Amino acid sequence: MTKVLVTGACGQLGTELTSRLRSIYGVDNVIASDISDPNQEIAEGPFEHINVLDKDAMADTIRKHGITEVYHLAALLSAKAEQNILPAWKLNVDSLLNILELAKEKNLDKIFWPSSIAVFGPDAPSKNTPQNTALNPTTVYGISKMAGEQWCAYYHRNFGVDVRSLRYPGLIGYKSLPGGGTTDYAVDIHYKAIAGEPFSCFLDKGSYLPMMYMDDAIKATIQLMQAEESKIEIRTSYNLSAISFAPEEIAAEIQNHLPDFEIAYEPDYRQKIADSWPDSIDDTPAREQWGWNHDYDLKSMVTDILANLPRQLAKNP
Ligand code: AKB
Repeated sequence: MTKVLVTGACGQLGTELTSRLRSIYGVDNVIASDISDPNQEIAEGPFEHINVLDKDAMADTIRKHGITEVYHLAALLSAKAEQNILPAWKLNVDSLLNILELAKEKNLDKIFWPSSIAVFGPDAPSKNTPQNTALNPTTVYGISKMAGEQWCAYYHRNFGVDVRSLRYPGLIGYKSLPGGGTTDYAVDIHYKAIAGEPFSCFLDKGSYLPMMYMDDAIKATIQLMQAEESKIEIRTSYNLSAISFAPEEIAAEIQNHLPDFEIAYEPDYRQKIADSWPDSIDDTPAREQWGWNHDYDLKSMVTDILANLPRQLAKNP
């Protein structure tokens, strides 16, 4: 029987992925964990307070619940990592090594670990960045993800750990808030628009970045984890792509629904991070090897968020 542990379950991706995993495997078979207190939705099923850097505590939780799969999401994102260099490296890399060691020692069935488009730096082609190219990331977060990818491939190659990974673009959803990322503006902008307030964007016009609606990200994650092992040819991390847009384009899309919405551009330190990343990604291997395709474009994503966010805010003000 599949018994899942999700680390970082209270984060933006963790909240939605935990709820989807619970609908697939049953509430009692998905143990959410985080260093923070659980929100209402997460607290509806089993929850453990864990520091992912504490390998013994992780081992105890795996033993106690008979865990077979781990979705290891706990991490510091790009903007926060730039301001907390050593803690970011420790959290992002050492915690992954804890999980990979435990997977090896306890013979876990499968591990999921998120990488990011941040593994690419300015030396990679910025348009339709291919799966295999010069990485040379220039951010702390990107360096930690690049190292993490290599550790995943190492544990698969040398110990047969079935670890699978995706290079997520910026993830945009309305059910939970991101924290500390460079792509977070594309979530925040909807909250301001719904509140009828002007939005100050920390990235400048023309800052194209790869992005994806949360529903697509959840779909890709489940699809990758349920794919036959023989289809997973890439053991570092798969490029994954859906949409690419600049701040003025998502603002214009919002204005199609809310014509009075206003945006101003006040770039800060995050501009440098965005400038080092690709504009768009080529994810041919994911599409060819395990059948990935995305459902949402910019228009359908904005329409869905603006239709659902007011109800979500009424539920969790
Ligand atoms: C970030 O902005 O740090 C993340 C990412 C692209 O991995 N959303």
